[in-house]
Amino acid sequence: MATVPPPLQVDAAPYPFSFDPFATALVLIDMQRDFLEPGGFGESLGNDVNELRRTIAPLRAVLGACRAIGMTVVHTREGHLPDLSDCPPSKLLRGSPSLRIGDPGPKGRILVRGEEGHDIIEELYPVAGEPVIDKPGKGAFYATEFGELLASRGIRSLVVTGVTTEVCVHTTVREANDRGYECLVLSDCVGSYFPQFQRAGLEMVAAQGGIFGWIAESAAFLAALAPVMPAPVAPQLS
Ligand code: C5J
Repeated sequence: MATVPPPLQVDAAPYPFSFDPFATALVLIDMQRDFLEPGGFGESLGNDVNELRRTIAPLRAVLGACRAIGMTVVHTREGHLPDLSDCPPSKLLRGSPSLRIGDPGPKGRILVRGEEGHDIIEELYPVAGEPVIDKPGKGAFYATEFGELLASRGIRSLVVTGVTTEVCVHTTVREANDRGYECLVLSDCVGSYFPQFQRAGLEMVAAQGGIFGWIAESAAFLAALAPVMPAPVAPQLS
């Protein structure tokens, strides 16, 4: 009779996070050029992109490990159809930014699908077979096929990474929590332009006994994956 492997455990707050890696998806939220690259939309609004770029190296390590064991990896991108028919006027018109959604920006039209700035940064670019969810809102579930995708793969837990912590990461975690998913947020793999929001955003996830989920550093997550990582291949001696 086949034995069921015990769940893996991550040293996390507010208490250890248990998960089955084959019922878990790594989710990379909106690691897009316009949010992360110098010269992009985020920087043009006066933000320091280095606050987000520090997530790239730890996230690359996590992505590599998840790919190595064959975990589900899902990427998201925030953006709109070229005719902006999926952008509610409230989102288009709010505030008085120097650049609005759809305007020509430094890397193409701002937050429009198919434009250079809308795409994912090279360091974390999806490989063949990794779904990319294009979302018009902040949350990954709203007006997308994300929920159906997770259900079709039997996913019950999400390891959530990406930007920005208090906006699209938080919205997605809250949506997921209400739908019954267990969410682990990797604190060094999520980023905000605002250090105070980064701190508060993370604290809010794990407050009150894990009201939205768990938080842990990527090193703790990688340590938990160690027992299921494939052995490194020894170099061939000729
Ligand atoms: C995301 C935003 N991805 N800050 N968007 O968080 O508008």
